[in-house]
Amino acid sequence: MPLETVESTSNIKAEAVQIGNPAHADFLPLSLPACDNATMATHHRTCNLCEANCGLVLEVSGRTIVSIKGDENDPLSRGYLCPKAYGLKDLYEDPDRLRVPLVKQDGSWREADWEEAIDFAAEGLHRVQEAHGVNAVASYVGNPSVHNLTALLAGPAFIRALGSRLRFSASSIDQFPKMLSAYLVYGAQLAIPVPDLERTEYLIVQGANPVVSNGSLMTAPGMKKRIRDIQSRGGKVVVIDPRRTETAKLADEHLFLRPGADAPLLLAMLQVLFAHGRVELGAAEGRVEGLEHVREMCAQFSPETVAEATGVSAADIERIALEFADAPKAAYYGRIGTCVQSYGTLASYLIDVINIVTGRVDVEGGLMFPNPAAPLSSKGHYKKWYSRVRDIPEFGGELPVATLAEEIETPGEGQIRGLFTMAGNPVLSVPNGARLDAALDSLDFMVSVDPSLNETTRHADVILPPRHSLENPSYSAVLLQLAVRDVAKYSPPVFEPSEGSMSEWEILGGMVEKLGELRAQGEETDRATGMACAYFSADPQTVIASLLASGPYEVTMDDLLANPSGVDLGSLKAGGLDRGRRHDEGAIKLGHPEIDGEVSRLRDELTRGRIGEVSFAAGGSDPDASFVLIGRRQLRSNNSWMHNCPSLMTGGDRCSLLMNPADAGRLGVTGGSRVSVSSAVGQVDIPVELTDDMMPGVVSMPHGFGHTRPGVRMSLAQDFPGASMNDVTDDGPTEGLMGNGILTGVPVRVVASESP
Ligand SMILES: Nc1nc2c(c(=O)[nH]1)N[C@H]1C(S)=C(S)[C@@H](COP(=O)(O)OP(=O)(O)OC[C@H]3O[C@@H](n4cnc5c(=O)[nH]c(N)nc54)[C@H](O)[C@@H]3O)O[C@H]1N2
Ligand SMILES: Nc1nc2c(c(=O)[nH]1)N[C@H]1C(S)=C(S)[C@@H](COP(=O)(O)OP(=O)(O)OC[C@H]3O[C@@H](n4cnc5c(=O)[nH]c(N)nc54)[C@H](O)[C@@H]3O)O[C@H]1N2
Ligand code: SF4
Ligand SMILES: [Mo]
Repeated sequence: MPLETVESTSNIKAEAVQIGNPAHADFLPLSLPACDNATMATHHRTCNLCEANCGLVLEVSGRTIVSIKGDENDPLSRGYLCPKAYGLKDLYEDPDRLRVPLVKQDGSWREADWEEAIDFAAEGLHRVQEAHGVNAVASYVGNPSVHNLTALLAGPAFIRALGSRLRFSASSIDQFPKMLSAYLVYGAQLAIPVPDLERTEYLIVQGANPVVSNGSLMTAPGMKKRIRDIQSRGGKVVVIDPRRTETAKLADEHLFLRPGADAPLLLAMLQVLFAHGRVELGAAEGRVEGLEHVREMCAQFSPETVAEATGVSAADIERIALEFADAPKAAYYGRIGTCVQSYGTLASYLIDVINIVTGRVDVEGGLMFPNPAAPLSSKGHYKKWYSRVRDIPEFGGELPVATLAEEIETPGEGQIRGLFTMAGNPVLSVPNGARLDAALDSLDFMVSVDPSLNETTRHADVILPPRHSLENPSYSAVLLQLAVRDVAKYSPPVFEPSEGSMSEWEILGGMVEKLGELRAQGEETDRATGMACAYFSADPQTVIASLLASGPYEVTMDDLLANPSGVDLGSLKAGGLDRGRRHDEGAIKLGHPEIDGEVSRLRDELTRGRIGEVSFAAGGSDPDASFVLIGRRQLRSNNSWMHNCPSLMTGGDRCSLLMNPADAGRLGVTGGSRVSVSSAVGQVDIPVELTDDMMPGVVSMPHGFGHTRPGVRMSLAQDFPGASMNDVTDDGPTEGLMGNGILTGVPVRVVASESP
């Protein structure tokens, strides 16, 4: 299929990064070979900084990245890239990026060689497990591990060998509600269908801002262009969000929704669909169990009954539901705003149900299941056991990270005393981060596999910094399971591994080997580490080759090497309801006691004028200056970890509180002045930015800032530290069904700040 060339839709030109930027050249470590007479080489790569998977063409000279451009031949991104792509060069050259292991001795860091550091790390974890049991060591794996092949493949094997069931990850402050819904409805936690953006004619985006985030659980680079394409084929895009976002501004219609009120809105839309006879199962016909149950469940939620709670008029609710049902091809997409709230699973489930009962699943232009070349499947499980302190159920073998601090703090049998972290910064990313910050200080031992000395890793006893991912091969094994087009792409390393560097695969392989030695008793070897060692004796490329061999196409590693921009496997394909591990016979199950429980909890709350314990009278006319706080992502920021990139930090402090001018007038604050935002758990001080884009009574701040804690080594980030939103979010209340963190709709008090 000939590739269309698509102009870059980013707001910066895809122009070359300046050659040999002198500001950074000074910082290049001396061990790197000089690049003076080196010849230029071209490398094709996938950007691994977010989920969009943009194809890049890198020109490199020796160890210097000379230019970064969008790859027009990439079958998925077709030339698109965003400003963060340039951050790759900054990250590679970052003088603060750790290159050698650090060991903490008497409270200060010293550099150590790999063998010493790995032994020290394994011995420390082993000591805690010997003294207090295997579950006394917990693990936390952060978001970038999904974007880095060697970390992705090594992490689970290491954690299995570690043997502790106390596993945490960024998934429980993110998409777990969508995964739990997929598990209940389709029978597998990764059975998440994606909008068929190439063909849909009616797209609802709820609780997502893909024009800035570049899409999530929907690998779809270049969203601006994709939205315009929907519109130019006569389609419509509707955004439902408490803020008029960058996506909403491109859309045909935007509806303000009160934070956390997704579930009542969706129940009312479902009620409309049943009441107006718009239920038609399409490809799902003959598979759906529990349809009558859903009809009864939503029957009481007429649009009129939820209008006040949602802030959306009854007429709009009815109209949008009917437009969606009547569009020839339609897809309802919900993302993080619908997840990180009290009714996260219920809202995610209701979006799944609306798509199912309008016949949008597994059909072109609706929601489709990608058919990846290297399939990963995971059925998952739920409620096999419960957390010690708060009795929250495991999901997929994990506990929600909102419970990590209490599991460390609370004495008794099963208390966490040791921690392994990789590619995460939970101090800035989990609700009530300040509490976790303090709890980490009390651990007996902590190991971090991370290239930065940040708010979290500063607590470690040893930091094992992996080599930069550009020195490793890449295959985006997870994100290609969620792509809006089936593609396969493998890239060999751009640079030879730096001298004395190790990948996550090698670091964790080394730790497993050492743990095995420590656990062996005479002739008797340890089974768990033995199996892991066998796995680590292969390499990531071999693992990908075997996944490809298990996949539905005859694509080999040789094919991928011969097609450096990627192999196009075509548009999404119907038949997904029969692919992968699902409920028996591909059944779609809509009736679940857990869901019924959430619906009655919601009904009770609504009668009390509350949702998720937040009064829906909050804000607006409330004389008490109370607001609800929501988050936002910014194009030049990536969670907590790209604030040390000079090319992204132009423009200085971006950590501001967006507020509607009417609210500001009521508080007597002006744009640029500082306010204090406080909640049940903490307080931050932050400048205000006034905008009509905010729903009255709602304020928004970005997360991942707050680089003010001592001991952090990120010089540029520390110059523009901002404040951490998660010093205000609360780890007390959590999502109703598996304890996902609540990061939106947080009740706060905002007052003019006393500090200048
Ligand atoms: N208030 C609020 N909080 C939020 C969110 C929100 O919307 N609002 N969003 C949540 C979401 S969706 C997520 S995913 C989480 C993210 O939460 P985390 O995953 O905990 O945090 P990140 O900021 O992504 O952490 C990145 C860490 O990975 C390291 N790193 C980067 N690349 C690599 C690599 O290749 N290998 C290794 N080993 N380490 C690497 C960085 O140095 C940094 O320490 O934050 C969540 N927190
Ligand atoms: N530039 C950039 N890109 C990123 C990231 C980044 O930090 N920076 N992070 C990456 C990560 S880890 C992820 S998970 C994805 C997330 O990608 P998205 O899901 O697109 O995340 P956001 O851009 O935070 O959009 C969430 C939207 O939900 C809205 N919202 C808040 N509360 C509610 C609510 O209660 N109901 C509804 N309906 N809406 C609500 C917010 O106003 C916001 O517009 O982005 C990824 N891409
Ligand atoms: S959209 Fe994401 S994948 Fe694409 S260039 Fe930007 S950060 Fe990289
Ligand atoms: Mo995320």
